[in-house]
Amino acid sequence: GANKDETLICCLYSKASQGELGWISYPSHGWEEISGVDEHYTPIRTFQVCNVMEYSQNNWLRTNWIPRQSAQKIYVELKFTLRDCNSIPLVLGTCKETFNLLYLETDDDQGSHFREHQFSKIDTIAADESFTQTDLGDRILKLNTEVREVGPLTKKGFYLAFQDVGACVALVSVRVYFKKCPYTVRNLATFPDTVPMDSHSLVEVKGLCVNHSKEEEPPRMYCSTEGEWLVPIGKCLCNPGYEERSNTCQMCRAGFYKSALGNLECSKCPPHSFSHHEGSLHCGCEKNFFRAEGDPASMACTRPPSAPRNVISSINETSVILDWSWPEDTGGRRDVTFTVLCKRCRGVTANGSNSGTQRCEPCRSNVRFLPRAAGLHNTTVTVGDLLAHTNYTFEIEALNGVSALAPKMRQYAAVTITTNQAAPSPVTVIRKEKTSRNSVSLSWQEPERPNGIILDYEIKYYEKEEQETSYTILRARGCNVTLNGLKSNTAYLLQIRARTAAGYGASSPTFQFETSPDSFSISSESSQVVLIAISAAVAIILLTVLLYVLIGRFCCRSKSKHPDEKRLHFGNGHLRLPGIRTYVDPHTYEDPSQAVHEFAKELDASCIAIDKVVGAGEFGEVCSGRLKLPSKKEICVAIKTLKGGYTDKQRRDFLAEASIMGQFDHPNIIRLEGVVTRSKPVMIVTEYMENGSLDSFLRKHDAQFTGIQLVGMLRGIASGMKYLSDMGYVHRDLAARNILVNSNLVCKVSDFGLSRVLEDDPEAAYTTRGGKIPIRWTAPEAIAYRKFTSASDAWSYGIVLWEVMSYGERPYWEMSNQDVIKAVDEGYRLPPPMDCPATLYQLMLDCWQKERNNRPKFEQIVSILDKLIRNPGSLKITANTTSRPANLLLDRSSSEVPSMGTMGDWMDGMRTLPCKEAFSGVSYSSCDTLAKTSTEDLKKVGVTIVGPQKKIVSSLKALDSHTKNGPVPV
Ligand code: ACK
Repeated sequence: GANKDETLICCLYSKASQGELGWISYPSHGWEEISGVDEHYTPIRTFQVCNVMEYSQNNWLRTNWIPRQSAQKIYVELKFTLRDCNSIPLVLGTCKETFNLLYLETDDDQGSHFREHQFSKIDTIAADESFTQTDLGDRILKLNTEVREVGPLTKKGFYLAFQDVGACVALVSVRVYFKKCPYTVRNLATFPDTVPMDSHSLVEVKGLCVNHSKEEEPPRMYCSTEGEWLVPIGKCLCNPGYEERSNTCQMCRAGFYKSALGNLECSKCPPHSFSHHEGSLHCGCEKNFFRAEGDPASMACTRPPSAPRNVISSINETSVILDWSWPEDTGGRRDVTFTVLCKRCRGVTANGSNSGTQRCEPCRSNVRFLPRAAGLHNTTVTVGDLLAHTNYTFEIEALNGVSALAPKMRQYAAVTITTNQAAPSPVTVIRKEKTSRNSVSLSWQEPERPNGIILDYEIKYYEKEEQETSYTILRARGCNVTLNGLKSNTAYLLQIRARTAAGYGASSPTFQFETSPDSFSISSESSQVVLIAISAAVAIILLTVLLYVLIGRFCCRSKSKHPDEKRLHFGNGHLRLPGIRTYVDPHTYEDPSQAVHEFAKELDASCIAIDKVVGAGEFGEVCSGRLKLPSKKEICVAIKTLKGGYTDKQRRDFLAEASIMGQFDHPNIIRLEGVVTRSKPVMIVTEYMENGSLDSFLRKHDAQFTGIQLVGMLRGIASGMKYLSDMGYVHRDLAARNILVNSNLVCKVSDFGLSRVLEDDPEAAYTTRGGKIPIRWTAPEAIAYRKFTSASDAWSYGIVLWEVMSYGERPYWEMSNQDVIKAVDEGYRLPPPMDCPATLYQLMLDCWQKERNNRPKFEQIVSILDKLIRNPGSLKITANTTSRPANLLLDRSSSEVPSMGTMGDWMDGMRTLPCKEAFSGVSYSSCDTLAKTSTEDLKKVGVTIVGPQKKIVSSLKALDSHTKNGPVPV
């Protein structure tokens, strides 16, 4: 039979050719049509000729007319046997061993009409083999197969002819066919049967996409002259809902889906979805499960989350921190957020139980949520600016991408709280009603949030020129006041703050007014009186000036005033006091070794005995040892060494610390004993601090000190820092790790490596050489533009304060430096450490004021801490919040920690209140009990240093006598 890619168009072949074929044989004794059997004894029909005995043979056999069909080139396959002449005895000379194959093209069948010369020869056909040997040794005729191509053909049909010239041939089979590229499906495109071209060029064929598919790129193939398909290009893709199965696109089965065009298989429906029909593009969600817009078809159907769990509230005056746990069921989604709804409720008892019906209304719009009320990613929120003594219910709902689709399935957790008492918010609106030369009438509006009944208002005013160095305070019950006795034609500044049972609120913004100028158009009757008054005033002024000069002289001579006292005003600027030594930057020396010898004593190495290594410093080891100077007692010392192989610069930087340290002399600054520079190793020798650095010391003794002990340490650090800032020295690296502790728990500031002088030139802060900045300890302005000042040291002091109160916890825990910078910049501040007294936390917050001029001066810090030491009871009021991870950093702006807005307010509050109030709300510690505090009591609370003890007790006595007689002195 024909091969797949061959189309048979003729003629004589085995079983198919039964009966007479009707071929023409000429002359008649030439080719004969004979029936026989093949090697399998199947009957066959053959044409034979074998006139080998006679000369000049020319026998023709012509086929019937063969229509060409679409073929341009045809193939003729002949099967024949041909006896070789040697096998036939006595025929030598006439016998031939070939025959000719010829053809003739015509447009129509010419019947029996036959002319030899019209035929063209295709080839002379010879046998490859004539006989084969059988196993039995017989020689049998071998069947030869020869194929010849004919073309290009142009007419409608043709004849073939076989010319014998004297051979012994039997034609067993003649197959005439042409080749074609058969119908095929490639890349989901069908290609039809294609007949190749006769020439050597290929036929380009376009394919058609199978049913339920689409062209991705037009499918094409080439049909070669040999009938082979070549180079498939482009393809078709099964439509959505269909997948490729054996060259066709078939519908997805039920339970499967395919949402996109492509030759992917159909996918099984994802969890909680189904497809009942064949050919599904996607699967529908089961009941109570949903798909959010934008969810891919491959995603499981999901549902709204369950309610948040374990809601905890911690109330701080009029703000509350809400904390909760993730819902048990997130509904199968990751996009869970939380929303907090605030309701103000009446008819609810403080413990949250219902006392009858509860009436709730949405909270006022000025309630503040931090970071926000909706779309929370963390499980906590701080709600501020609530009303004092008010019941609130918070509904906390977990939401995910499908919550909006299932409003009925949404659940929330509710918590009911009652806010505490809080100081009033500041007065914001002040109006000038009437002005004259010596008086002014003012009115103002009650604060937006009084948080209770306003007892009175405090009005503080001063001449603008005098910069708060002296001021007057008045109290008013209502919202107006008239200030008398003012100077004419003078600018005044004024601040008002309200007071409730909860204490003073923050001060109003500063309000400025001017009194009227003197007028000289005085009426004649009063002119005399005025004249007398003016003369009297001039006389008084002259007298005052005289008195001033006299008193001034006396004071200078007697030096009765401590220089520090002059600074007890409440201005903001840094005042350099005349007469106080200032610090000299060793870097300003041309020859730095000169600086070392100016400020540090050169020691002989033989006076130093090194005992052991206690740590590693920046430049080499830190050792402990002993120093024995001639005619002095041996003392324990710490020895910093400069390791070998140092560069000149390293030696200079190493010794710079000694040059700096050598300029200081204060009980809370590490004392320099001297340096060794003339022999090696180069050493810096300082006093020995038995308990090492403060941070590790605190970690080692977690929760082992009393509040008073901690405050005592902090007081020492502040005092050392006050000394440094008075010297004009900015430390830049104040941190617990740079504080050393001795056996008496005395803390001393050390590490003067990073430090640089603060020059008068404001640009000086910018032009420091590069270097690492300890981000967590450094004020924002110092990080941002290297503005290092004593105010930035105060910020660092706040961090040290936090480190101390949390026993060496790492500030901002594991937050990255970048996150710390960002959080601080956005107003977040560290939360109070566990059991931290509220006053100390307030002090921290004051140190962390963004505006550096609002931070307390070290002098003020020392005095605050002194007051606390005098009044240990006040340490019992804690700041409520425990140490928490980073997301609970407090935002200064929303958490109204204690009510004082700035350090100034805080100080004012301390200064002007009677004793009981001075210690901010200490309800149980009356002034009487304070005065009875004896040295023994102080020992009990941990003040063990003899000097300060005496001072504290005497201060308390002084305090007591003032309490009995009136207000506390400033
Ligand atoms: O925490 P420490 O034991 O105390 O480990 C460090 C280490 O050297 C590297 O600075 C210790 N150290 C530094 N200066 C002194 C000193 N004057 N007295 C005692 N130990 C010191 C510090």
